[in-house]
Amino acid sequence: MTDMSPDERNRRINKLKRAFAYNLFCRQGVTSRSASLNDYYLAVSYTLRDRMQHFFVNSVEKLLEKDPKIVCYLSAEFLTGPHLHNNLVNLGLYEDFAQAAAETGLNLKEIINHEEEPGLGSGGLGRLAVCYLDSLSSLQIPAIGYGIRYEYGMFNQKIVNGWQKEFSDRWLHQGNPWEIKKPVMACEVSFGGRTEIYHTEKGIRRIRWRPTRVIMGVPYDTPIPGYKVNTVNYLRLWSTESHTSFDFSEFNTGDYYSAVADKLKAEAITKILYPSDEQIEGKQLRLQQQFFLVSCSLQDMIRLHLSRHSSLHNFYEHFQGQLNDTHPAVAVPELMRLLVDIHLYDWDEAWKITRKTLCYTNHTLLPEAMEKWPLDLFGSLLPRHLEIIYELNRCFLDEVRIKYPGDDGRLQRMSVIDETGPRYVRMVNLACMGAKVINGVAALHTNLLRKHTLADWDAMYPGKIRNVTNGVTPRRWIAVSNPRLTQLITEAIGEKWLTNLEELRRLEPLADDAAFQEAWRKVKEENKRDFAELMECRDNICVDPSVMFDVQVKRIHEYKRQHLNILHIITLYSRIKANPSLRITPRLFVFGGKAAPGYFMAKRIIKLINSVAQVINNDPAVRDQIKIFFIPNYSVKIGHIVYPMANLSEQISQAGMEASGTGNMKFSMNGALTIGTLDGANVEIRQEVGQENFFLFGLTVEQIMELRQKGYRPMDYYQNNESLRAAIELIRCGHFSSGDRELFKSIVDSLLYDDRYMLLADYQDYIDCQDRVSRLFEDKKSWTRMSILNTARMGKFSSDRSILEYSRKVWDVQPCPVELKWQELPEDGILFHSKDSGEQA
Ligand code: 26W
Repeated sequence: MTDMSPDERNRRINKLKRAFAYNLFCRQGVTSRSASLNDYYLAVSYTLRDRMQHFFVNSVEKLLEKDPKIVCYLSAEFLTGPHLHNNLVNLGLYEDFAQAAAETGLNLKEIINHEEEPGLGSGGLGRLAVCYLDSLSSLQIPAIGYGIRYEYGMFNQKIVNGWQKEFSDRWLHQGNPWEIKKPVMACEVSFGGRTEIYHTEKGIRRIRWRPTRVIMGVPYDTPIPGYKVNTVNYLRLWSTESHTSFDFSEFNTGDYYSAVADKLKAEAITKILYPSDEQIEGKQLRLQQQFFLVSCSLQDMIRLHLSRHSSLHNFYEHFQGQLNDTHPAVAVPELMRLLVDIHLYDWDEAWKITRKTLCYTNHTLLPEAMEKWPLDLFGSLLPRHLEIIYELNRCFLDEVRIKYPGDDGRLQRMSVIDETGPRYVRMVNLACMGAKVINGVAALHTNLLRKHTLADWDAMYPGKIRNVTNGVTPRRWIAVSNPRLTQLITEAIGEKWLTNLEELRRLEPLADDAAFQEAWRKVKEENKRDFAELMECRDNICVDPSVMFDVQVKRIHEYKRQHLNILHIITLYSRIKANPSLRITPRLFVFGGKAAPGYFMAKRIIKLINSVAQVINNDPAVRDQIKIFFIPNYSVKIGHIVYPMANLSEQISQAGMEASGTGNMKFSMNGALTIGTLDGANVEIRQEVGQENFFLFGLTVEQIMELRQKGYRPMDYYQNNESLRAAIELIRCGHFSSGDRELFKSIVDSLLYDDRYMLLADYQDYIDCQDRVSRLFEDKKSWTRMSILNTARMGKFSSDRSILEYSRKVWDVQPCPVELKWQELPEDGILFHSKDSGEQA
């Protein structure tokens, strides 16, 4: 764009301005006199979408022509975050749009800020899926993200009197300019009923499913443009509709209300995202959602395949299904059903195709997050699938018996049906049985899968469990969210780092350069000032941007140990109270995150954070040195603000609990130093940035196991550690709850009498480590050097690297470049191909 003549540029900008006006008038039906900010947001977004559309069509045509293997990422969650800014950056159109907006009298930043993000995910797993879509497009690998278009996404969190309150998220109510509905591609999905045997004309015995309910799945496509390439993949989200808008037979018999009720029941399936994280709720509606997603997506993949091929025997050569955790694991019996019952393949052939098509990623080791469905519930909703599972399981257990004769324990553990108590369908076993490759999301996590959770599977199928360490997209997590840092880095080393993050290594020689250090600090300071202004404006809390910003943002969960962070804060508080003239390294402690609505302890932890904040922020003796801020409604949008402003990133989960973590990567890329345990990807982050640039504390997985075996007694730590005792005592005695000793009793008791996540065992090491952090923060040069080195050595954690690894180790797919250069973007957004030459007309 830079070599464009001024005239040409003017022409482009004018066209954009006309397009804004056109969209405002024709799509919104308003003029600049009556337009609201939302109208402008929609008009600008449509203008961009129009420009993206021909890339999209172009990519699809390329797919049809080259017939490459397509990655189909099946996920119950896609936490996209706002689209406008990201799409502008990826298409290289930010500057143009900013200028056209300014010349129209609009502020692009304000318009960008107005976008309400689709909260179609609850945490790391959903966000990872979208980072991966960004990388798939940027690497020009053909891909489709398949998910659910929840009408209500993740709940909005408000903090009322220190407690989390949930409010429904109505992300669609102001219009969604990014999606395009594709009613012609709707699919039918069945539920309930029974199965029956019949014989084909040739006398072959077959099975037919006679469901009691059939609903429609209608796709909505959202384009996912790669970074400065021509590939635009898409995210296809399914929404339920009732099969016919009205069941006239019921209407005619007078049962008007039950006809309407059926319609509502169908629509209920995609109404709402289940917000729980790492805690299963065996709700029928959730299983319906999972099956709905899987059935629509597999039917869609098969339809696409059959539009180009005459049979499905080579399906797996053209479609690679990836199961994002076990949520879409019913894909295993559903693909079998589609192949055997609908497309009439024989069982063995179908099983071969299925096992070559699907792969499974595990995202958690927590036993309570392992999905299992009560057998009765499963069978009443999906009778044919249960039969298929029984048959698959029977054959599979025969294989196990042959390999391990007499090993009943192993049979029982590996069976898809849990018969140890009330009977369940185990989704992990189902996914493992049906997958070509199983992968963990960080080296430590994968090793733990191999050694413990999936040890039987590793023994039976050596090499099937592989590691692909998570990554995040530097486009959204640096370029979009931290423009100041982006500019500084690009001025220093050029812009190649955005597509090859290893290039950041070239910052290393600048780590001790005084001028660069100064510029680096200035970026952080300005980001902190922006945040401080926001705090002041929203909550009237004043904070000095020069103090250390110490941040923990993630879902609230006991294993993530937000309350360990609180114990540190209370310890600092006690030190100052005991010695009023003490000067500590001042800090702003920032928390953010949602608790699952039914998770009692997590909700108490939020209340505890806010109660401690209330006392400390209002105590003149300490508030100049410690401040606490709980950001309500943590989301991707808030992440954009938080990662760039942090000095210290808290990654303090109990070792062996966090599968990977991805926030840890976002912080470090943006120059925050990490205080963390040897957990998840922390281990690899520390390896990369160097142990001297990482604040490590806490027990290792091995030490934890040993301690547990010996018998862990939290009370011993409590009794032998004065400052720990004092901190817990302050909570217990009601110091942070106006004397109420009941409010936090559950937290105190769980720490003293159970402490499943061993906060007390790690407490002293954590405090000592935090003291080292404080001392180091006073040494600006050393801190800045470490900060620069953190960013410089984060190349490994680009999702581009992860996707290249998946392509090689798991999927066996190649890029399929779309030749049209991105600079050749037609300004009107429409590219006409003449039928034979494919040239632009
Ligand atoms: C059924 C309830 C439920 C819902 C969500 C169980 C489990 C989940 C997810 C697997 C939880 C999740 O988001 N896991 C996170 O995945 C990230 C991406 O791999 C990792 O970085 C996090 O460590 C992991 O907690």
